[in-house]
Amino acid sequence: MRLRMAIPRSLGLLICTILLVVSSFVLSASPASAETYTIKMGTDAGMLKFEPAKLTIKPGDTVKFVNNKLAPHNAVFDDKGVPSGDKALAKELSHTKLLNSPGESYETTFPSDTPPGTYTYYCQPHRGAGMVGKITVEG
Ligand SMILES: [Cu+2]
Repeated sequence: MRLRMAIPRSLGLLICTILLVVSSFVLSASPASAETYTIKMGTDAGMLKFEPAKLTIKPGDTVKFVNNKLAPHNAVFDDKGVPSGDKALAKELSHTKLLNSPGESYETTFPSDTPPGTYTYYCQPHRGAGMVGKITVEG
């Protein structure tokens, strides 16, 4: 009888301990809150610019480029615009596909190991008109 009572009690304690360990692990394993920022392609006032043209983010954050006015637009990073001169990273961040319809969008997530610095990107059709933006990645 003593044994039958003792087993469920210790089992209950064990289950409680496991739950506590698992839940604290799940909480600590959830990533630091990554943000999503929106950049409009073509300003509300009808200018060939990104809005905002300058943005500061942290590694792991996502930038959503939304087609707004005066399409077509895209958002291209080249190796000269990436602090590390990393061609692979520039390609990964770029969206060369032209967006034609208002509201179309694509998202660029800066990897958690993105080197800090200023990343310059441009819209291919409107680069000459000054449609260039900067994203500063904080360390
Ligand atoms: Cu454009």
